[in-house]
Amino acid sequence: MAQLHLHTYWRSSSAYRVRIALNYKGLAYDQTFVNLLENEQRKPEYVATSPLGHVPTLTIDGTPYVESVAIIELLEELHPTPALLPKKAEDRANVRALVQVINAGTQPLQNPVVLEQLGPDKDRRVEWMKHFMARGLGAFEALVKRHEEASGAQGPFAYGDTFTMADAYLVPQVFGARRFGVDLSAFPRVVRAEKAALELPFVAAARPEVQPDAKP
Ligand SMILES: N[C@@H](CCC(=O)N[C@@H](CS)C(=O)NCC(=O)O)C(=O)O
Repeated sequence: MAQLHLHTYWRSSSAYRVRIALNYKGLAYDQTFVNLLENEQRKPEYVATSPLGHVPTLTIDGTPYVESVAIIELLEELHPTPALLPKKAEDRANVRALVQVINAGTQPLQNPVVLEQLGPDKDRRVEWMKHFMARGLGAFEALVKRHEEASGAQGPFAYGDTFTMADAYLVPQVFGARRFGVDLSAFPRVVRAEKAALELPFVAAARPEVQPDAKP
């Protein structure tokens, strides 16, 4: 059995995605905690592994893999069951679009490395994050609605009645949105999918609050 090792930080939404995927597939892993508040991700020894200085990194038998989409799709290919992507190519494209709305269109804008460029004003940083989180979750909501109207699917998950990779991206993003007080009332499908996912034991076990490095 391959040795899996995750470089992670409890409140990193990107690491949260990978924890969900590992748990979903029943894969055991060890962890190294990279404290983002103490800038441990910028230490040369960590940057040598993850050149952007980001968590997560997953090493498999000592070989590092970065970028949560690449990591999760690798896990999907190595361990196809249970699946995180639907069978039909068109459905896979739709789930990947939901993933990228979060991965490319939303989360990068709330990264410490981006916020630092805004200057030290905390209120400005929070307003910026809330703006882009609401924008991203609005797009996610619109795509879920489009799929439901076209297919007759009724949830409760982001893409129908089965947990997919889209949920593994949505839940951590909503965690961030709640943390900063984003008004979610305009996103009923997002809230419903988050609720359904959090009831699943493998998602609950990946929550930031229950990680060994969590700080109250
Ligand atoms: N697209 C990357 C994003 C990784 C990322 O942005 N990680 C954040 C935490 S969620 C980070 O390590 N930020 C460090 C920094 O901004 O200094 C992925 O999906 O793995």
